[in-house]
Parts: sequence; structure tokens; C-alpha cells
Amino acid sequence: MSDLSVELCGVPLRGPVLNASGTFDAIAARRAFGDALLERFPFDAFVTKTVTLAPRQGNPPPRLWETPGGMVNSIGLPNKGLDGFLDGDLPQLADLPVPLVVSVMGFDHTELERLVQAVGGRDEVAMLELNVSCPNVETGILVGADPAETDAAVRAVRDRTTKPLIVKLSPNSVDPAAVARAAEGAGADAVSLINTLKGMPLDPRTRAPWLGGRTGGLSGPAIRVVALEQVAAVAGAVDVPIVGMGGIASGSDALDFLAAGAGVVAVGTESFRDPSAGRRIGAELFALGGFETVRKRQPV
Ligand code: RRO
Repeated sequence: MSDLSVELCGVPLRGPVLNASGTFDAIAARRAFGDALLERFPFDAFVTKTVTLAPRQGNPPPRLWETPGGMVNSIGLPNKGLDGFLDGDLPQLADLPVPLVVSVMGFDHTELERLVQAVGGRDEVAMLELNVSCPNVETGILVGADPAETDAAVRAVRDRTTKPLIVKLSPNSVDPAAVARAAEGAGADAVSLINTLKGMPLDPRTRAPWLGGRTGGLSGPAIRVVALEQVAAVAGAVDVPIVGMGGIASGSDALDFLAAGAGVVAVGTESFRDPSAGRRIGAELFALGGFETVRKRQPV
């Protein structure tokens, strides 16, 4: 039987379907589904919610808004902080049957260096993802909007770990391909895109911003064609592999991203509707049979 196995940055994966960071809580899912989750784990690698150096509460509610074909989140990076992650979450995530990718974000280079060094030093961690593209940070600083800032951030951490570094790009930038080139030039081993598109839903009763954080990030099928265009633009600009995402809800959607130049794909918003979506999408991709052709054209 042929299979969908791939390598991402030298790490063997049993298939090409990851989760988008922050869209699947594997620890809560293990509590809900028990060992059945491990036996039928929906993804071929697991990407954590972004970890920051200090613990964070996240943004005030409301944090979500539904749009036609999409969802806007203003979660605001709630997490236990580096120490809470290493002591509390990492031992549980190490039980997952797939390679672990830890997403990190620092508010300055010193924070990023500490995060990358500490997380990258753990044997349970296969790769790191640098999130330079969260739309919901109160400082408003978006490193991933700017090639020079991205270059500096990746250079600051590159020597702190020997593990592969994936840089998560922002769609809220004038030229994502230029940012991808900067990430590659500074030593990124892969890029992932897209994060969410900045948006601002209004409360229909008051016409004031609905979200507690005022603005948020749009995800879901509504952004798929934006993501495909950006993946294709980035694929034309860099040689490192691309983790493509943005509204993938079927095997056919996933195949579109591979055809646009992604080496592997990630499922995000669809997992809120169907927690086993990653597995279904992998099976649909396999049944479509186009994966081999696309893979030969765009090797990871
Ligand atoms: O936590 C969030 O609000 C969040 C993050 Br870190 C991100 O990278 N993208 C997003 O849509 N929301």
C-alpha cells in the first residue's frame, strides 16, 4: 500500500496533516476521549498553542465571532508561561504518538532566546515554530509584518537550538514572500502560513467592536483563497518547505495547498467543528490519489 508519509525538516511524519497552532487542545482531548485519542490521533505532528515566557490570561471576553464561512478570534495568547509549559504540559504532550512542534513567541529578543533555548533543549520536542504573526497582542508589534524585524528575530535565536525552526508568517504584511525570504536567509528551516487575517466585527445592537480585544483574526474557509495565493507567492520565493494552512476543511482543499507549493498542510478552524477532521482530511487526500504527483513536483 502506498502511503502519505513525508519528511519535514528531516523529521519523518506518517502523513502530511498537522494542526494549526492553538486550534486543538490535545491535553483536554485526552481527558475527554482517553486512550482512544492516542490510538486515532487526528494529526501527523502536533503543534502546541503558542507559549510565552511569562504566563498570560489572554484577552477579555467575548473572544469569538462567527462570520459567513469563517470565525474571528481574539484569544490573546493565554498560556501557562514557559515554566508552566515545561512542568505541566510537556510531560503530557510527550505521550502523543506523533512528533511534537512547540510554538513560541517572545515580546523581545531576550525572551525569544530564552524560550528557544529552553524548549529546544528538551528531547520530547522535535521542532519549534516561531510565531511572529499573532494578530492579538496588545503592544500591536507584529514582527512578521516586516522582513528586517523577522530577519533579526530569527538570527537572534538561530544558534540557540539545533532543532528545526519553522517561522509562522503573517498574512497581514505587505509582502509575505519578502518576509519568507528574510526568514530563510536568517536560518529558518521551514515557514508556515497563513496565520489569521486581522478583522473587527461590530456588535449589531451597539455598532461598537464586539470582541473584548476590539480586533481579532479571521480564519476558516473564508480565507482559503487568500492563503493559497500567499502560499504560491512564498513557494516561488524560498527553497525551504512550506506548511500551508488557511480554511482547509477537506482532502481536496489540502490538495490545493500542496499544488500551490506547500509540502505539508495544517488544519485549524475545521477541528472546532469536528475534532477528528485532521484524520478525515488525511483519508480524503489519500483517496484522491493526487498526493504522489504533487509531492514529486514539490518535494518537501
Ligand atoms: O492567541 C491568539 O489570539 C492567537 C494567536 Br497566538 C495566533 O497566532 N493567531 C490567532 O489567530 N490568535
